[in-house]
Amino acid sequence: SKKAFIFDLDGVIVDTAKYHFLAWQKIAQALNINFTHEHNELLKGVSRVRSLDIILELGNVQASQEDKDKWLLQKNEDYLSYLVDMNESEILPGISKILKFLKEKNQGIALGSASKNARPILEKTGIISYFDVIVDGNDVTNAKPDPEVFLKAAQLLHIDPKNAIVFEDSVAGIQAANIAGMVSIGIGEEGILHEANYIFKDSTFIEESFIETLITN
Ligand code: B16
Ligand code: MG
Repeated sequence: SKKAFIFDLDGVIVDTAKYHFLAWQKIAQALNINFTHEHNELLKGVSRVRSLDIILELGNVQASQEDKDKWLLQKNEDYLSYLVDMNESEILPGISKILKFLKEKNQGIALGSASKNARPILEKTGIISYFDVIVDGNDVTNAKPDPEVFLKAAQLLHIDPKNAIVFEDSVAGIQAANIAGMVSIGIGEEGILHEANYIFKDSTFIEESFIETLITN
């Protein structure tokens, strides 16, 4: 039967977390806030606005809305500068093969991301045509772990949430998929993503026979 396969972007399809980190680090440095790779884990799957608040909380910094808006703009301009040269080589291992397989099997394919820069990233990496539906940070009001982004994607595909499968690298995203009543597949560390129905260290470990069972069950 036809299922909805919903993919997170950052951390599942591409490794843009490293660019988010570089851009946030510049903002943090300017404010004398210590911002490490461990801190960056807290920002995965989290919206841009909420990410800035988390960084300011780390440094105990109070700021006006005007200043925050300025830093949000600076962060995004800097982040976009890292994406200029992005191409298909930045697609994470295993993903292209899965997308091709799902297309051959006539399955619904959606993006469910918190990012407002999702479309240009899918265009630059040359995989946008695989996606029947794109739901990103421009389309939702409630951030993960709220299930809004995934429910919207399934709805646009006209597929019941219980027939949807979500690929996620963040804890908040796995929780969102579980709350939505979808099958959750964690891509990353077992210790971090233990709430997921299935966990794979990276997408190269996802076999076609496994996807086949997701389609038929
Ligand atoms: P932007 P995802 C999320 O994307 C990232 O994980 C998160 O680190 C980022 O802050 C958020 O997108 C917003 O991104 O600034 O481009 O709107 O993992 O949900 O695909
Ligand atoms: Mg992610």
